[in-house]
Amino acid sequence: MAIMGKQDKIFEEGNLSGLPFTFNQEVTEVFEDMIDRSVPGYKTSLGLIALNAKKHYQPNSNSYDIGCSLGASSLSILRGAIDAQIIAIDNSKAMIKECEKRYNKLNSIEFVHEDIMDSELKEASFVVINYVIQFLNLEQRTSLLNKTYKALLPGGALILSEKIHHKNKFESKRIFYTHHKFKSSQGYSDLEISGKRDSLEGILLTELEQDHIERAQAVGFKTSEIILSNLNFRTFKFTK
Ligand code: GEK
Repeated sequence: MAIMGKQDKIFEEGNLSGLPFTFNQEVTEVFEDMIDRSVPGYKTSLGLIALNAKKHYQPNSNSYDIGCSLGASSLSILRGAIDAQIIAIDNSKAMIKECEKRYNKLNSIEFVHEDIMDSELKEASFVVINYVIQFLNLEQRTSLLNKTYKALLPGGALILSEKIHHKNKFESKRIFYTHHKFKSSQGYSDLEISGKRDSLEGILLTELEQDHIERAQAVGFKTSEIILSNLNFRTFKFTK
């Protein structure tokens, strides 16, 4: 089901309405274009979600799409596991409203407008947190992972995608410039790129690849695997 919104022009010259960054109506309208042009490997991550849903979803259990935005990960779960019962959660009212409008005939996804820190997760076999915990503070990240681990059934899996940084500052700088070039190649001007970076300052907080693995292991996950590595973005799979 390919539904594309408007082109992202939020950070074009003279338009400062994107400061500071929030997932408001304006961002919702351009979200698909924005994430696809800013996150290298985003579409591949969706394909991997479908593959892993097929492998890990257990009949009559729940699947969660945490920080669902416009439901792309939920649709990928359904592509892999057609019988999945999905609970898709986001604290952006504009995103959830748009999902309800688009998918009102799809009974297998329940869209919930809620802060994920308040959500009760249970009886899950497959959980997706695709590019979301970067917006939470460190304490919340641990608490969400812990809650996810406890909600998972034996054999269940968590797919977690995140933007990361590197320990070595030269490596970090090199990847930073390559990511800048990637966004230029997607048609963003230097001004738009730096405008978005400024608006995300202090809102999107990255960690090291190893930090994510150690956190997952500390809450109890049995296996950790990097299933996608693209510039400064990673997709991890953790199983119980
Ligand atoms: C995708 N997963 O297309 N509670 C609930 N939602 C939250 C919270 C929170 N505390 N904090 C942020 N969000 C999607 C893409 S986007 C990624 C996810 C990005 C939500 C926020 O409202 C937004 O919709 C989403 O997390 C992040 O596969 O924009 O880089």
